[in-house]
Order: sequence, then structure tokens, then C-alpha cells
Amino acid sequence: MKIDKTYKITLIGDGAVGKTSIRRSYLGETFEGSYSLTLGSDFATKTMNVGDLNINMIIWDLAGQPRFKAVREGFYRGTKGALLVFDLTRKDTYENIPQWIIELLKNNKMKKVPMILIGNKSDLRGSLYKTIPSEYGENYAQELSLWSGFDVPYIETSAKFNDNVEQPFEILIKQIIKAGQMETISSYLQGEL
Ligand code: G3D
Ligand code: MG
Repeated sequence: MKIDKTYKITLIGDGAVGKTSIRRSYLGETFEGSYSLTLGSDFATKTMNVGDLNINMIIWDLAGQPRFKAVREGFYRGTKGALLVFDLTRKDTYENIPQWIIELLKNNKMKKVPMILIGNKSDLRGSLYKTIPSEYGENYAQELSLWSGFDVPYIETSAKFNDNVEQPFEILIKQIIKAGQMETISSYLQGEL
């Protein structure tokens, strides 16, 4: 099969918010009950049809906090779209999202890219855990849209129950394609001037 484009997508956010679980759940790997904190980063690929294009997504997820700057740079470099993940049961993980965006910008030539804000572990709503209300995510996603110029959706997922995990990837890839087309148009126009 002919691949038309390859795009790098990164999953970012605090440890244990469910980044690896979301990636696995999306790629059809089974959910793992046990959690192992590994260092470095991990990636997997998936091919997707969008219109008449065959898109190859390379999905990166950061395992733990890399100690070395070079590892972090390599992780973020070339990111075309990001999934910003927080844990609905831990408010600090929501509050840390701006720090993750700064880290992405610093290591990706200060380039704003399409993003999706994800509140994971929605299955724990209504349980003993106190969870972050949806309005928080929605409001912050709206602020991010204004700031970035891309439409940033807020999506709640449960990697554990495979709930809503395809949606963020599908929306993101469409936005990346659109952003790429806009870039082509503006460089064409600049060349014309
Ligand atoms: P990370 O890659 O962001 O560090 P992981 O996070 O994917 O390793 O997940 C961290 C922990 O959260 C794991 O728990 C995992 O099973 C759990 N988890 C991930 N997604 C969900 C979810 O949607 N719902 C619930 N209830 N748990 C989730 P353990 O206990 O194995 O450490
Ligand atoms: Mg992980």
C-alpha cells in the first residue's frame, strides 16, 4: 500500500494519567492492569485512510520523566499534533497541562500544532473519587483554541473500557492534514509575493 503522508503524534501529560493505556487501547492491544514505569519513550504506528489518502501515524508516548535533555528533544521534535492527557481524578495533572505545552513548544521550534485535550479515566466518575468537572476541560480547551488558532476539542476517555479512544486520534489527524494544507497555501502565496 502506498503511504501518502507520515505524521508524528505525541501523547503528553503527567505520569500515570493513562497515556500508554490510551495508545494501547486505540491500537487494539489489551489493557494492562499492572503499571510499569519505564524510562525513555515508546512508539507505535498505525495506518489510517482519510478521504483518498493513506496516512501513517507514528504515535509516541513518553515513559516517565526523561532525565536527559537530548531524550526530551528527540521525543518532541517533528511533532505534528499532540494529545494532552490529564487524569480526571487528579487535579494536579490538569493544572500541569500548560507546563507540558511549554515543554512541547520549547522542543519543537516554538511551533503551535493541532492539539486535543483529553480527560482520561472517565469510568471513575461517580465512584469514590472526586473528579474534575467537564466544564474545566471544556473551558480550557476553548482557551487553547483561541491561543493556538486551531480548534482544540475536549474529549473524555476511558482507556480501561475502550471508551472514546478512537475519536481523539481521528480528529487530530484530520486537523493535521488541514494544517498541512494551509501551510502549503501560505508558502505558495509567500513565494508569489
Ligand atoms: P502513563 O502512560 O500516562 O504513565 P498508564 O499511564 O497508561 O501507565 O496508566 C497509569 C495507571 O492508570 C495504570 O494503573 C492504568 O491501569 C490506569 N489507567 C489508565 N487508563 C485508565 C482508565 O481509563 N481508567 C482507569 N480506571 N484506570 C486507568 P495501575 O493501577 O495499573 O498503576
Ligand atoms: Mg506510559
